[in-house]
Amino acid sequence: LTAFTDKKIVVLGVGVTGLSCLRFLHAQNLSFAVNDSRAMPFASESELVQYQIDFPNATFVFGQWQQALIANADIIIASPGIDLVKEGISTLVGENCRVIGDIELFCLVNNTLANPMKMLAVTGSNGKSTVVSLLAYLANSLGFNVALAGNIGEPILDLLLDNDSSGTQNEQVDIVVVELSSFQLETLTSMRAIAASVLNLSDDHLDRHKTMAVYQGLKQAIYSQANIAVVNREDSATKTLVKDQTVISFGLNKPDTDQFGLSIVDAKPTLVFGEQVLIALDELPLAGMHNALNYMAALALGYAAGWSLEAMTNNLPGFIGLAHRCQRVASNDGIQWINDSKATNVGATLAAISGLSPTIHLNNKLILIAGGDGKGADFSPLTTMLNAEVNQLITLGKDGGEIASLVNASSNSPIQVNTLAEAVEQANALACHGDMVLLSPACASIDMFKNYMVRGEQFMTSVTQLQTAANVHK
Ligand code: UMA
Ligand code: ADP
Repeated sequence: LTAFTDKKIVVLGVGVTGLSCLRFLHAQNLSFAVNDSRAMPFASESELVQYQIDFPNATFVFGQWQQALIANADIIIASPGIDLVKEGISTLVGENCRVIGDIELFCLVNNTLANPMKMLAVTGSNGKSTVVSLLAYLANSLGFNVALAGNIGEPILDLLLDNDSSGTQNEQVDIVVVELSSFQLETLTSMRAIAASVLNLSDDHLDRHKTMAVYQGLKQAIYSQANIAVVNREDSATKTLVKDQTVISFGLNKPDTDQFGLSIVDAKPTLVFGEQVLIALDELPLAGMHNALNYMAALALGYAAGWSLEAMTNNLPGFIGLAHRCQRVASNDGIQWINDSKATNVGATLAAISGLSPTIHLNNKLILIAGGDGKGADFSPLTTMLNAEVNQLITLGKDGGEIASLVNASSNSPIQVNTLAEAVEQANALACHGDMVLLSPACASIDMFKNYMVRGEQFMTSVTQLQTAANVHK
């Protein structure tokens, strides 16, 4: 890493990403400063002291962005969650300073290795974590040593360390499956992936990117850093703008040769590759057409990497999905309680309603709990579904009222509540045997919860408590 020697390096942010930068720079014997705008980003003073002991080559500056430090830096490694424009950092950065993210740093190093780790990269507004986890599951089943990294929560730089965070020696990785957010793509230019995909595009993070055009441009930049583009042929926003790039497409319609799609085989919707029949959707655990697309995207990426289509197809049913994504909550009251807390934008909630409502009996109701921090999104695409498919809407959080305003006055009036527990109580009072209660907020959770996982867990706890109380009163 000669380009970093004797340079003034500043790490901005000391969350999951920042800490991985510390570990990596320390392992390289480099000196650096760490700046975080929070007064105490660690759980306690003693934790900070421990970091100061563990990383003697680091200077810690907390409480505000340190203007002089940033202005004099040669290299800034910024955490993805930091909005460099809004925080005023962009205007401080010197002309010759290089601003990168952890993924870019990983790629710069990986590209110089004698045996670089192969990469498959996935972005999109929704389905990223599902697709990368499925891909990693398939890679594992096929016997590859696969690493899952990026926005999914595993910092990628740790793959370059001799030992992982628990001290175990890292094994040689055959393939890295990386999930990329638009924030991470902002600082990424040096990736050389085998294949990459923009799964889909709907309003998200517009409080930071301002316009859909900017957001889409950031996502599509992934293709210029990959050999093969995997695109959704029915969604023009996912197409590649790279000239003469090899493209593998997927979609819900019948595909051309060497593309993935859906066909009716023996009266059943079935995944196909050109004319080749792969597997019927009813043999797969993840329900809904959005998941059919996720299956195809993963197969297409694996196929681009040269994996056996037959072996991947055989292993598809073994992947049971991730928590907080249209996850069924165990219940014994005859009501279907569904935790889709990970639906942090409008596109995800639309996918949940359209995927699940056909599974509810005509005489039964769909009760939707939505609301939270909308991140500047336009909620209007929800209007038709809210009025046609949802029988009762319950809203909460900062932007809950805005979602409620989309329901026609002549329909069932939305109920607005202050807490998630209250939302569950209201839903329970209204729901009958066979009805479905879906938590799919179309919003981020940060106005009321630490993260979407805590929101989903609170939902499940409230449902379970309600049932325990009901059993006691029987
Ligand atoms: N910070 C400041 N001032 C600020 C903002 C942040 O000092 O104005 C500091 C915080 O005090 C904190 C650090 O920066 O110490 C946090 O940085 P970060 O927000 O980038 O969070 P990390 O812990 O490094 O996690 C990031 C991703 N977070 C975001 O992009 C917001 C994680 O994605 C990712 O898993 C992790 O890197 C590893 O790659 C989370 C996410 O919500 C899951 N992503 C968004 C999404 O999926 O929609 C994009
Ligand atoms: P991401 O990592 O992009 O946030 P996840 O796989 O965690 O994606 O799923 C997030 C939310 O999006 C969940 O609510 C899930 O039900 C929904 N979802 C999953 N795949 C898709 C898709 N292909 N299109 C639309 N929504 C989807």
